[in-house]
Amino acid sequence: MTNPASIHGMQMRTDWYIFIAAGIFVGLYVYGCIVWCLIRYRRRANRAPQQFSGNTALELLYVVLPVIMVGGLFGVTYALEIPVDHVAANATNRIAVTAFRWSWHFDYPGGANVFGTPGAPPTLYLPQGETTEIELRSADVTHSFWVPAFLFKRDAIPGMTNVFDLTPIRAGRFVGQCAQFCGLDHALMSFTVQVVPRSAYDRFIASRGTITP
Ligand SMILES: [Cu+2]
Repeated sequence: MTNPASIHGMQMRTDWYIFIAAGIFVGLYVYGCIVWCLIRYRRRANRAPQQFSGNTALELLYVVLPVIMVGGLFGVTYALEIPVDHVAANATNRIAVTAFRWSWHFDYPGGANVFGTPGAPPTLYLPQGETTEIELRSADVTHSFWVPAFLFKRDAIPGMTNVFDLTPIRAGRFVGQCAQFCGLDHALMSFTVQVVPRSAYDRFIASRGTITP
């Protein structure tokens, strides 16, 4: 989570850090106020604290302040997610991904087709440092394409094509999983993402998927 393997993952991590910082700030402030009250208004003989039934300024403050914070976090998230949702016009590579009960089909340019089964989950090969456009579809029910290392998840919805970009920055093997409960073998609906150098990816495409990079 702290070391995402894609450009968009880095953006989501920034958003996550901002939320954690805001949470820590609010937490420290609230617990600080509680501790201060416990000490300042601790029980003492012959001294009751001042009694009052309302404080308009304070009540306005604790409505307005959270609204400003939530609005700010919304704005930051919105701004950070625009590039994540943006689909580049110049993708060097396009792969059609189809989710089905209960595995995945990867259709590469040039005729390489890979079908997985629940017992033999498939591998999705991606060229390192390049933008790959994914066209995500479902053959039956709603599934969800989730690669935790990319901090990315997108639903595969029947009758709809979801298009998004993946730009992996590190070579390696990463876990992928269907993240939408879709029936009996949902738990076995996994896949591997393997990020390889362009030359290895080219060999894989040229072989129509018969050799593994
Ligand atoms: Cu599924």
